[in-house]
Amino acid sequence: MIGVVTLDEFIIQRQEEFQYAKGELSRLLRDIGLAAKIVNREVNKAGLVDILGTTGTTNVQGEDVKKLDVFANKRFIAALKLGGECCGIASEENEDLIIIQDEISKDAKYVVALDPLDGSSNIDVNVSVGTIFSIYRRVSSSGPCTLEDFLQKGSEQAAAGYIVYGSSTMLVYTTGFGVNGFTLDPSIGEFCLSHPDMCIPKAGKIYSINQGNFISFTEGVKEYVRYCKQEDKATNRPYSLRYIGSLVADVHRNLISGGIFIYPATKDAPRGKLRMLYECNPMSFIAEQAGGRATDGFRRILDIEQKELHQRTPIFIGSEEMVLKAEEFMKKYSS
Ligand code: AHM
Ligand code: MG
Repeated sequence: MIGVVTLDEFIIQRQEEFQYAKGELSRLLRDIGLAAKIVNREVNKAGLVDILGTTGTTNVQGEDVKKLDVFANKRFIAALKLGGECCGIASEENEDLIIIQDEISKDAKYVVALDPLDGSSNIDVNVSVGTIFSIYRRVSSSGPCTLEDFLQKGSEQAAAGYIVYGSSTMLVYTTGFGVNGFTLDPSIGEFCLSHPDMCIPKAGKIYSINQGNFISFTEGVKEYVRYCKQEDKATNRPYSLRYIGSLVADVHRNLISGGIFIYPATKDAPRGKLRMLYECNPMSFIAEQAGGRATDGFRRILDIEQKELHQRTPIFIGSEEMVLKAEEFMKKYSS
């Protein structure tokens, strides 16, 4: 189409950025784009068909599984299996690795970690949800993939991205050469480049945290929240509080408008709630590539050792100056 760059065209154009690449990563990204369109179709008609509500089961984290989570999980797994470029998948919805053993995939170079439908408590109430993905080059040489292929630091990611199913549907991804965003044009069924070279403002006016948990925050987080609410013209405070409860939507908004998102340790979740592998690492890779910052309050998220598949971490992510300021409070009051 004249004047429009679709996701597939863009991925092909950018392929030369990867030394020695033969197109596998590009194909993998396109497989994810296709699955995203199918999931988008179901999310959009969620109110029309009997796929709302829970399945009556819980996932490995002990949370209710919504029907659309199951659908999205199946759809992404099917697309990755069929595509043949991925030898294993780790998903929020599956306790164990999915090892893809068939002839085309078993020696593939990449593994994918995935939160197929994040923010699922928002599905029934027509609020934005998202998909998060993270791609690693395998470290095992060939044959069935191993746990080690997934237990790499976030800094080793080959690519990462998210899809936000919102008032419009967007796919945002990075391969380590900046961040680009694509909006789904439903009339042609294609993701079109709408947000080239996304850059997060160095500072913003929005803080995003579940303040209902305030009494169980550590002193550093409490002090930072108090700081956000103080009046100070020079630093644009008080900041506005915006909390959607969908990581993808909250981080996406801050990426565009500037802001900080925090999911800290709480009494109920002493290591934080969000998972490193398929929530924090990919969102942190994107934030950094857009010029932002992501830490656990003390350490860069992408440098934290990944010891288990479903490991959790506190996260402070967003505009660089805001995250640095929050870290100051953590160091002073919470270390
Ligand atoms: P989920 O993967 O079960 O959907 O949970 C992750 C979501 C994030 O999208 C969001 O930031 C967070 O949970 C909200 O949690 P809370 O309701 O505790 O504030
Ligand atoms: Mg999630």
